Amino acid sequence: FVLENNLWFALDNDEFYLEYQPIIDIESTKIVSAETLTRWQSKKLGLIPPYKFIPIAEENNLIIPIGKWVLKEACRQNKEWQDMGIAPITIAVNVSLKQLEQDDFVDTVNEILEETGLDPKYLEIELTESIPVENISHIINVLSSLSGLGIKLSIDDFGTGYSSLGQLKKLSIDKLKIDKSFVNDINVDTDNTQIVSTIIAMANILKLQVVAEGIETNNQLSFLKENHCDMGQGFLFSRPLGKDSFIEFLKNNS
Ligand code: G
Ligand code: G
Ligand code: MN
Ligand code: NA
Repeated sequence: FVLENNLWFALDNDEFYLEYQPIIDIESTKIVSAETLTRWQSKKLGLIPPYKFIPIAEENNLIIPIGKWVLKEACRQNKEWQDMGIAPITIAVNVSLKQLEQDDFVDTVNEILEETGLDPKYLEIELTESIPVENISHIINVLSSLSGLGIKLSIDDFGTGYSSLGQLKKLSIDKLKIDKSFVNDINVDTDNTQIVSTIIAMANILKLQVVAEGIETNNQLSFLKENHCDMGQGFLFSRPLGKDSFIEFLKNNS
């Protein structure tokens, strides 16, 4: 309850900030994108990791205003980098199902793009894999509208949930992010190594882009390169960075 009580005031007290983890084009080794990761620096409780506060925010619907702030701040920040003359990148934002289920979600995103002036093609929305069947038709409409705005859509933690190939086509998805548990097992566990190469091959057939998450070793990177994985993210390239360190990374890797 202590966490929840403090979470109610966190937004008004400016206690959230964003970190950005670089996503690299495996062929060119240049940065092409970054994933936004929200941090809560509570004045009372210290730094609280997202796995602790996101589930609470989802339960009490605080994820709606928090998620809106995150989207706006990410778009504003990306536009600011572009205005500095740095080669443009896509900014990827994690969005909860709770947010997608709001009737005004598409309008909210559209307003944010207009207010910040960010070209929609530089915004990507990351969804975790499991979409409940109850509201699948509403979600299909929302994703198709977002895609119509020119925003990119990706499935996060791919391989851990249970979306079917047919569903991926219906959901206007542009990109799959292979879960780090599989990437971690490359050349260690035979089954998981084959799952990685199979997901990449499948993504290529479906004309989806594919990102490997959680790359930590050059050995993993070589395997991914040989198997034609498009992009990579992980501690081998960079941890999530605060905005000053991130600008340095951008300048050195674009
Ligand atoms: O470093 P890491 O601990 O940053 O992130 C842990 C988890 O928290 C990730 O699975 C990520 O998807 C989730 N997460 C981080 N920021 C956000 C956010 O702004 N919204 C949502 N819904 N999830 C987030
Ligand atoms: O949204 P998602 O669950 O994909 O969030 C990414 C999470 O993965 C964040 O918590 C981030 O800090 C973490 N992460 C990013 N790169 C690596 C990595 O190379 N190794 C490990 N163990 N975690 C990573
Ligand atoms: Mn993510
Ligand atoms: Na993930």
